[in-house]
Amino acid sequence: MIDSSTPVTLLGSGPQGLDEQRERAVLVGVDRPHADWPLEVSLSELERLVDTAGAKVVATFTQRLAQPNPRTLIGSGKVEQIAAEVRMLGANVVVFDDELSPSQQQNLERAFDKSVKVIDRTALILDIFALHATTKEGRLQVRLAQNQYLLPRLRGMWAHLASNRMGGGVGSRFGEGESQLEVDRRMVRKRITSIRRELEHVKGVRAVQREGRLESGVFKVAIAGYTNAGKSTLLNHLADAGVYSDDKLFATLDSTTRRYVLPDGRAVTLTDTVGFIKKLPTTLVEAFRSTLDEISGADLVLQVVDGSSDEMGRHIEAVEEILDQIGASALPRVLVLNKVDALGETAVEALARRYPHGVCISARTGQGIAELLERVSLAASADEELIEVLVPYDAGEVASRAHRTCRVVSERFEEGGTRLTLFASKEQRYRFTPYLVDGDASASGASDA
Ligand SMILES: Nc1nc2c(ncn2[C@@H]2O[C@H](COP(=O)(O)OP(=O)(O)OP(=O)(O)O)[C@@H](O)[C@H]2O)c(=O)[nH]1
Ligand SMILES: [Mg+2]
Repeated sequence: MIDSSTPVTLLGSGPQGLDEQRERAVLVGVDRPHADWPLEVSLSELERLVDTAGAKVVATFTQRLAQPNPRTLIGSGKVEQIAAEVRMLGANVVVFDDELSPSQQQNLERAFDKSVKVIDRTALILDIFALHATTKEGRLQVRLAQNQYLLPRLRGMWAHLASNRMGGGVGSRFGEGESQLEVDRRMVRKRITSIRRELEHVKGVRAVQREGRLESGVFKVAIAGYTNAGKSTLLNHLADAGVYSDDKLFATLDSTTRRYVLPDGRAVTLTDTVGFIKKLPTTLVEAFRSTLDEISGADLVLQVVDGSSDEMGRHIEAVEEILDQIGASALPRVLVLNKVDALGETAVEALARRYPHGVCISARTGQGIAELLERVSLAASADEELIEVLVPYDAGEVASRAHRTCRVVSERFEEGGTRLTLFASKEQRYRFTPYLVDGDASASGASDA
């Protein structure tokens, strides 16, 4: 019996397989006028994705097209040519860089030998997510995305998966007159509903655990950015979080949160989040909603960029698009230009000139981290006000919370309790309301407290 939360993968076992066992992939890209990414850049990213998924690229085909062919995306002559090459090369998967409509995919599948899988960038990314998801929530999210992707494509490539997952013999269990396809669709819809339900449950449990573990009202910093930018390395450097980090795409999918005390004494939380990529499948964005909420619910977003990559500008644009999509574009943001240790001095200077608002850092060597932390402090202090509270001794928890979560300027033990002068955010001020001393601290002269 397979665990219902385990996602199915299309491309076998991942990169750990022996070279000769790896599936052989052929890439297909369409060269369009006015595309925002040059084709070769997009294809080299696709090749990295294929490699991460555990297959090996044996050939790449491109076609220049003003308009995509509605039936097969590329021209029918090109399809025939590729089909012949695929046979000759013994390739078993054809990966299209562009998204294929369900009918295009079906037509293409017919054009290739039966044993050849036809997939697009979206399916490939889903596959990598399936390989890398480690937590139950992550796996459920991937399964949800896979099934949503599968639903309009049931006739095509994942039909065999659909029937396998349903325990085989699907048709035999249903009355006559109902087509196999309708049955399959109904089953997939049912499965989507049940995964959603399970996800809600897991999410609820996680929220309760988090509530117990981390202080609410603490300034929340989300580390977001393109895949492979160095987000996990940054969290590990700062908080010794032990998050898996590797030179591959989508190394970490699950978010990790750590409490962190800034050099100014202020406690914040830092959260590493799932990486972005150009054309991040919308099914994944929807399915990873709860993970992505870590970003949209943050007080500050550190947008980490691989400053040593030639594609940095495009990565920034792609990330901004997704931040917009998830409703996080209006949040305060710091552009973090990472991996400057891999650049020469003049290149770092040029980078700083190109992005004057950014902070140049190396999550590997620690260079620039102090400045980054100052920027975080500055953002955290933006909505803070100096207040004065008098906490009775029998409410000791409130005083210790003040020390844990706020920047305390002074503390005096008086007859009526502990008198504290502290910087508190709006949310924290609300929680201290019962203990507020009349007037605000700045007016009553905090410095002589
Ligand atoms: N030279 C250099 N390499 C770095 C730096 N930061 C991260 N890396 C490397 O970049 C690769 C990706 O780093 P990760 O921290 O896994 O990146 P990520 O943003 O978490 O990536 P995903 O989880 O895949 O989205 C790893 O091989 C890191 O060792 C840095 O400051 N300098
Ligand atoms: Mg990571």
